[in-house]
Amino acid sequence: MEPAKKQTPRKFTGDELVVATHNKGKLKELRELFGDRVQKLSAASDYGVEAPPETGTTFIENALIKAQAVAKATGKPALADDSGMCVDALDGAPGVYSADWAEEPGKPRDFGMAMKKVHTLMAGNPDKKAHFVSCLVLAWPDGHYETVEGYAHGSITWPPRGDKGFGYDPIFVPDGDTRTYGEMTSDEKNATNHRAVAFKLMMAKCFS
Ligand code: ITT
Repeated sequence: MEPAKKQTPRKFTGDELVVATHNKGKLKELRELFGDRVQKLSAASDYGVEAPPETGTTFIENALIKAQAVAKATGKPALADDSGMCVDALDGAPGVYSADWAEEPGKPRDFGMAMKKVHTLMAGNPDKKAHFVSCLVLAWPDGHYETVEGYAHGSITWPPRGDKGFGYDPIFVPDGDTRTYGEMTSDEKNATNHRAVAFKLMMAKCFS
Protein backbone atom coordinates (compact mmCIF):
# COMPACT_ATOMS: atom_id res chain seq x y z
CA MET A 1 0.00 0.00 0.00
CA GLU A 2 1.25 3.50 -0.84
CA PRO A 3 2.05 5.64 2.21
CA ALA A 4 -0.54 8.40 2.74
CA LYS A 5 0.58 11.66 1.15
CA LYS A 6 1.13 14.51 3.57
CA GLN A 7 -1.05 17.40 2.47
CA THR A 8 0.74 20.72 2.14
CA PRO A 9 -1.19 23.41 4.00
CA ARG A 10 -2.81 26.06 1.83
CA LYS A 11 -1.22 29.49 2.18
CA PHE A 12 -3.15 32.71 2.66
CA THR A 13 -2.32 34.88 -0.34
CA GLY A 14 -5.13 37.45 -0.40
CA ASP A 15 -5.12 41.05 0.74
CA GLU A 16 -8.12 40.79 3.07
CA LEU A 17 -8.87 38.45 5.95
CA VAL A 18 -12.13 38.56 7.93
CA VAL A 19 -11.95 37.72 11.62
CA ALA A 20 -15.01 35.60 12.35
CA THR A 21 -15.67 36.65 15.92
CA HIS A 22 -18.22 38.82 17.72
CA ASN A 23 -16.15 38.87 20.90
CA LYS A 24 -14.45 42.27 21.28
CA GLY A 25 -11.74 40.88 23.59
CA LYS A 26 -10.69 38.23 21.06
CA LEU A 27 -10.83 40.71 18.19
CA LYS A 28 -8.54 43.11 20.04
CA GLU A 29 -6.02 40.35 20.80
CA LEU A 30 -6.07 39.04 17.23
CA ARG A 31 -5.63 42.54 15.79
CA GLU A 32 -2.62 43.05 18.09
CA LEU A 33 -1.14 39.70 17.10
CA PHE A 34 -1.60 40.33 13.37
CA GLY A 35 -0.11 43.84 13.46
CA ASP A 36 0.46 44.65 9.79
CA ARG A 37 0.89 41.06 8.57
CA VAL A 38 -2.21 41.29 6.35
CA GLN A 39 -3.12 44.27 4.24
CA LYS A 40 -6.69 44.48 5.52
CA LEU A 41 -8.09 42.80 8.61
CA SER A 42 -11.86 43.14 8.87
CA ALA A 43 -14.37 41.76 11.34
CA ALA A 44 -17.56 39.78 10.72
CA SER A 45 -19.51 42.74 12.07
CA ASP A 46 -18.07 45.00 9.30
CA TYR A 47 -20.06 42.82 6.89
CA GLY A 48 -23.12 42.54 9.12
CA VAL A 49 -22.63 38.77 9.41
CA GLU A 50 -24.39 37.43 12.50
CA ALA A 51 -22.89 34.78 14.75
CA PRO A 52 -24.08 31.31 13.69
CA PRO A 53 -25.38 28.87 16.35
CA GLU A 54 -22.43 26.98 17.83
CA THR A 55 -23.89 23.51 17.62
CA GLY A 56 -20.61 21.56 17.80
CA THR A 57 -19.38 19.62 20.81
CA THR A 58 -15.67 20.28 20.21
CA PHE A 59 -13.60 23.46 19.81
CA ILE A 60 -12.69 22.54 16.26
CA GLU A 61 -16.28 21.89 15.21
CA ASN A 62 -17.40 25.26 16.53
CA ALA A 63 -14.45 27.15 15.05
CA LEU A 64 -15.17 25.53 11.69
CA ILE A 65 -18.85 26.49 11.86
CA LYS A 66 -17.91 30.13 12.54
CA ALA A 67 -15.10 30.39 9.98
CA GLN A 68 -17.08 28.72 7.19
CA ALA A 69 -20.20 30.81 7.86
CA VAL A 70 -18.21 34.05 7.50
CA ALA A 71 -16.16 32.86 4.49
CA LYS A 72 -19.39 31.87 2.73
CA ALA A 73 -21.22 35.10 3.60
CA THR A 74 -18.36 37.45 2.66
CA GLY A 75 -16.62 35.55 -0.15
CA LYS A 76 -13.30 36.18 1.69
CA PRO A 77 -11.01 33.90 3.72
CA ALA A 78 -12.10 33.98 7.37
CA LEU A 79 -10.34 33.17 10.63
CA ALA A 80 -12.36 31.96 13.63
CA ASP A 81 -11.29 31.21 17.18
CA ASP A 82 -13.19 28.81 19.39
CA SER A 83 -11.77 28.79 22.86
CA GLY A 84 -12.51 28.05 26.47
CA MET A 85 -11.21 27.29 29.92
CA CYS A 86 -10.97 23.68 31.12
CA VAL A 87 -10.73 23.06 34.87
CA ASP A 88 -9.23 19.72 35.96
CA ALA A 89 -11.34 19.51 39.16
CA LEU A 90 -14.47 19.95 37.02
CA ASP A 91 -13.50 17.23 34.51
CA GLY A 92 -12.63 19.86 31.91
CA ALA A 93 -15.73 22.09 32.34
CA PRO A 94 -16.71 24.68 31.31
CA GLY A 95 -14.62 23.85 28.17
CA VAL A 96 -16.60 24.41 24.96
CA TYR A 97 -19.41 25.78 27.12
CA SER A 98 -17.27 28.60 28.59
CA ALA A 99 -19.39 31.37 27.02
CA ASP A 100 -22.66 29.58 27.90
CA TRP A 101 -21.82 29.68 31.63
CA ALA A 102 -22.01 33.49 31.43
CA GLU A 103 -25.40 33.52 29.76
CA GLU A 104 -28.90 33.90 31.11
CA PRO A 105 -31.91 34.40 28.84
CA GLY A 106 -32.53 38.06 28.02
CA LYS A 107 -29.41 39.32 29.82
CA PRO A 108 -25.94 40.41 28.67
CA ARG A 109 -23.13 37.93 29.36
CA ASP A 110 -22.04 37.99 32.99
CA PHE A 111 -18.55 36.58 33.57
CA GLY A 112 -18.72 37.52 37.27
CA MET A 113 -21.48 34.92 37.51
CA ALA A 114 -19.55 32.39 35.38
CA MET A 115 -16.38 32.76 37.48
CA LYS A 116 -18.42 32.36 40.68
CA LYS A 117 -19.92 29.18 39.27
CA VAL A 118 -16.42 27.77 38.62
CA HIS A 119 -15.39 28.67 42.17
CA THR A 120 -18.55 27.24 43.76
CA LEU A 121 -18.38 23.97 41.83
CA MET A 122 -14.71 23.53 42.72
CA ALA A 123 -15.92 23.55 46.36
CA GLY A 124 -12.48 23.94 47.91
CA ASN A 125 -10.94 21.13 45.83
CA PRO A 126 -7.15 21.47 46.33
CA ASP A 127 -6.54 20.68 42.64
CA LYS A 128 -6.59 24.15 41.08
CA LYS A 129 -5.12 23.15 37.72
CA ALA A 130 -6.76 24.51 34.56
CA HIS A 131 -5.90 25.32 30.99
CA PHE A 132 -7.18 27.51 28.20
CA VAL A 133 -7.59 26.14 24.68
CA SER A 134 -7.77 28.14 21.46
CA CYS A 135 -8.65 26.44 18.21
CA LEU A 136 -8.13 28.64 15.16
CA VAL A 137 -9.67 27.73 11.82
CA LEU A 138 -8.81 29.55 8.61
CA ALA A 139 -11.52 28.85 6.03
CA TRP A 140 -11.73 29.79 2.36
CA PRO A 141 -14.97 30.45 0.46
CA ASP A 142 -14.43 27.25 -1.59
CA GLY A 143 -14.73 25.15 1.59
CA HIS A 144 -11.01 24.43 2.18
CA TYR A 145 -9.78 25.01 5.73
CA GLU A 146 -6.70 24.72 7.95
CA THR A 147 -6.71 24.30 11.74
CA VAL A 148 -4.31 24.75 14.67
CA GLU A 149 -4.68 24.55 18.44
CA GLY A 150 -2.88 26.36 21.28
CA TYR A 151 -2.88 25.81 25.03
CA ALA A 152 -2.05 27.85 28.13
CA HIS A 153 -1.64 25.96 31.40
CA GLY A 154 -2.16 27.47 34.82
CA SER A 155 -4.37 27.45 37.90
CA ILE A 156 -7.58 28.93 39.23
CA THR A 157 -7.42 31.57 41.97
CA TRP A 158 -10.16 33.14 44.08
CA PRO A 159 -11.26 35.94 44.45
CA PRO A 160 -10.96 37.38 40.90
CA ARG A 161 -8.07 39.85 40.42
CA GLY A 162 -7.55 42.54 37.78
CA ASP A 163 -9.75 44.39 35.34
CA LYS A 164 -7.81 43.85 32.12
CA GLY A 165 -8.55 41.24 29.48
CA PHE A 166 -11.95 39.57 29.28
CA GLY A 167 -13.95 36.48 30.18
CA TYR A 168 -12.29 34.29 32.81
CA ASP A 169 -8.99 36.25 32.84
CA PRO A 170 -9.36 37.49 36.47
CA ILE A 171 -9.32 33.94 37.95
CA PHE A 172 -6.62 32.36 35.75
CA VAL A 173 -2.95 32.47 36.80
CA PRO A 174 -0.70 31.14 34.02
CA ASP A 175 2.14 28.82 35.06
CA GLY A 176 5.35 30.73 35.76
CA ASP A 177 3.56 33.87 36.98
CA THR A 178 1.77 34.98 40.14
CA ARG A 179 -0.56 37.43 38.41
CA THR A 180 -3.86 36.61 36.73
CA TYR A 181 -4.34 37.40 33.04
CA GLY A 182 -6.68 40.12 34.31
CA GLU A 183 -3.68 41.83 35.93
CA MET A 184 -1.45 41.70 32.83
CA THR A 185 -1.08 44.15 29.97
CA SER A 186 -2.22 42.79 26.62
CA ASP A 187 1.44 42.51 25.53
CA GLU A 188 2.16 40.35 28.56
CA LYS A 189 -0.89 38.15 28.02
CA ASN A 190 -0.13 37.91 24.29
CA ALA A 191 3.39 36.66 25.02
CA THR A 192 2.21 33.19 26.05
CA ASN A 193 -1.54 32.76 26.01
CA HIS A 194 -3.39 29.97 24.19
CA ARG A 195 -4.56 32.25 21.34
CA ALA A 196 -1.04 33.61 20.80
CA VAL A 197 0.36 30.05 20.73
CA ALA A 198 -2.27 28.99 18.18
CA PHE A 199 -1.67 32.20 16.22
CA LYS A 200 2.07 31.46 15.91
CA LEU A 201 1.28 27.96 14.64
CA MET A 202 -1.18 29.40 12.11
CA MET A 203 1.40 31.94 10.95
CA ALA A 204 3.93 29.17 10.35
CA LYS A 205 1.35 26.97 8.61
CA CYS A 206 -0.49 29.42 6.34
CA PHE A 207 1.19 32.84 6.37
CA SER A 208 4.90 32.03 5.99
P1 ITT B 1 -17.15 34.25 19.08
O1 ITT B 1 -17.78 32.87 19.04
O2 ITT B 1 -17.95 35.27 18.37
O3 ITT B 1 -15.72 34.22 18.68
P2 ITT B 1 -17.49 33.87 21.92
O4 ITT B 1 -17.22 34.73 23.10
O5 ITT B 1 -18.87 33.28 21.82
O6 ITT B 1 -17.14 34.72 20.62
P3 ITT B 1 -16.43 31.20 22.24
O7 ITT B 1 -17.68 30.56 21.79
O8 ITT B 1 -15.13 30.65 21.72
O9 ITT B 1 -16.41 32.74 21.86
O10 ITT B 1 -16.43 31.21 23.80
C1 ITT B 1 -15.26 31.11 24.52
C2 ITT B 1 -15.40 31.82 25.84
O11 ITT B 1 -14.27 31.38 26.63
C3 ITT B 1 -15.27 33.32 25.69
O12 ITT B 1 -16.52 33.94 25.65
C4 ITT B 1 -14.48 33.71 26.93
O13 ITT B 1 -15.29 34.04 27.95
C5 ITT B 1 -13.70 32.46 27.30
N1 ITT B 1 -12.33 32.71 26.87
C6 ITT B 1 -11.73 32.35 25.70
N2 ITT B 1 -10.50 32.85 25.63
C7 ITT B 1 -10.31 33.56 26.75
C8 ITT B 1 -9.25 34.33 27.24
O14 ITT B 1 -8.14 34.52 26.55
N3 ITT B 1 -9.40 34.90 28.44
C9 ITT B 1 -10.52 34.76 29.14
N4 ITT B 1 -11.58 34.07 28.75
C10 ITT B 1 -11.48 33.47 27.55
